[in-house]
Amino acid sequence: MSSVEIIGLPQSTYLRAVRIACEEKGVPYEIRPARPHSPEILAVHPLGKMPGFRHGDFELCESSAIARYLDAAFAGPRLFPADARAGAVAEKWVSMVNTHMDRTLVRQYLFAYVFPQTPDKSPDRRAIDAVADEMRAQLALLDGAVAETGYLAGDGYSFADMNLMPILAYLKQPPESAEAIAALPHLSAYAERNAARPSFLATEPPPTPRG
Ligand SMILES: N[C@@H](CCC(=O)N[C@@H](CS)C(=O)NCC(=O)O)C(=O)O
Repeated sequence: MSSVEIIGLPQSTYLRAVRIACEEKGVPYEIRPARPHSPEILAVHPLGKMPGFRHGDFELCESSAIARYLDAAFAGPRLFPADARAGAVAEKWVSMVNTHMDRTLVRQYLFAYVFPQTPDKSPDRRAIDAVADEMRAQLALLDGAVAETGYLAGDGYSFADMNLMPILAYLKQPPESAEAIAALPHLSAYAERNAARPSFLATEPPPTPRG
């Protein structure tokens, strides 16, 4: 069967999570660059979000669903643990990060740096200050979550971690979040250890164009 296509921009945290999943499983893939809401994305995601995914005549969207498909359709290490409890915990963290933390950590905090709504495009201080306490609280929650085993679910690297790592990599750049992570021993060790994985190194995104 044809190789896997991942559709979207490599700067997307969700797209990187799917790439990491392919790398971890040894699934060959190609990236088809496309912007959100472009015809290429709308062909596979009715809401215009990336990543889109194609495998032969099968089209899919939503990063977690794509990871589930990769697990079921391909050999290689499991992305979601087979154990009932660890698998459910992995799903819990994917859901918690995507439905709650992404809004705080990425859309509100990081976007105030990367896509500021200020007249001169300088970081949006008001938006950063407004979300800083919540950002620190969520990072502290994650520190507790990885304290016991060094992973979000069970005792191995799962899609829950692959989904979080691209966000943590961006959060290590601006000062407030970089300091917050550095002050959290479990989370900083987790971020450093998993950033050294070949799947993570192979999926380093290019810089985000500003403006
Ligand atoms: N739940 C989706 C979220 C995808 C998503 O929000 N992608 C962002 C890029 S990181 C996007 O396409 N944003 C454009 C928009 O919302 O208009 C998934 O897991 O794939």
